[in-house]
Amino acid sequence: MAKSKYEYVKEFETDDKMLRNVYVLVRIDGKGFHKFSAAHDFAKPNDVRGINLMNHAARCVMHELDDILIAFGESDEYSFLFRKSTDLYQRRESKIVSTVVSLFTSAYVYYWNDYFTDLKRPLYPPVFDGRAVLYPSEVEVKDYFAWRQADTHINNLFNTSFWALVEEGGLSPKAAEARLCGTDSKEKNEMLFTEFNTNYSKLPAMYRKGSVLLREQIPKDADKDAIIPTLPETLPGSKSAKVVPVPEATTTTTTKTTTTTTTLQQSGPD
Ligand code: DGT
Ligand code: MG
Ligand code: MG
Ligand code: MG
Repeated sequence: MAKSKYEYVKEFETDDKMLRNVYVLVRIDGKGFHKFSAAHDFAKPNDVRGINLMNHAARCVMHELDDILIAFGESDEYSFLFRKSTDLYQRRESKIVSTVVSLFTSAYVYYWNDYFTDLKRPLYPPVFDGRAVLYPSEVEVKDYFAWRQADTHINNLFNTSFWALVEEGGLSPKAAEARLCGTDSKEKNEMLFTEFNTNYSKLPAMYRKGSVLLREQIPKDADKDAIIPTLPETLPGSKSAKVVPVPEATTTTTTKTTTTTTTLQQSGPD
């Protein structure tokens, strides 16, 4: 078939295929969730409905994209690790990132009312941005997840202390911030325990450590219904300080995802 005279415009498209044989990591993050969480009256510092909805949206992404091995979520962000050998969209960055962001966002809205049962839909459309980062080996991949989980820990301990001072201690946000300025994690733990009767280490692991979605191989002859599991309301915590292995999956046919909370680092950040 003859080409139209307009076809040349295709040549303006850039090739954004990502380097082969390295891990592709896609991180999405809510745009302006400071405002979004306030507008929807999210519990402070953690709203279990919001976290479970984020986990559900991430699970949808993993169901759709077989090459994602593991995902980690905290606050308004989620990270998805693709296997090194993925050939999804011939590794074109914009196709991969935009698909992850789009699917995550639509699932977040689609399943909203399953979690925020008293509000039919969000007050305005939530927005997520996305980026891809390439990591050459498991060392950087493990350090990446340890970095995100250290962030979870630092932010959650600060936010838990901050809101205890404001909501229970009656301090103004400014005074609470001044009170926490320069304190290390030991001092925050101590303050929560002595002044607010809160044992930080006993708070739900999902708040302190974030959520991990793992793809598990299931036997070929397993009940087909088991392939699409329902998301548990409360996520199991893990006390063991194991580093999650980053497997290079060999088959992608029959898999399921499980949600868990685990430690992705050897030691705390402080
Ligand atoms: P950005 O990402 O530059 O567009 O700006 P934000 O506002 O999304 O900021 P970011 O991503 O650094 O921080 C996430 C915000 O979302 C932060 O203000 C806390 C809020 N947030 C996330 N999860 C919860 C929650 O469960 N409860 C409450 N109260 N706030 C939450
Ligand atoms: Mg951001
Ligand atoms: Mg954000
Ligand atoms: Mg964020």
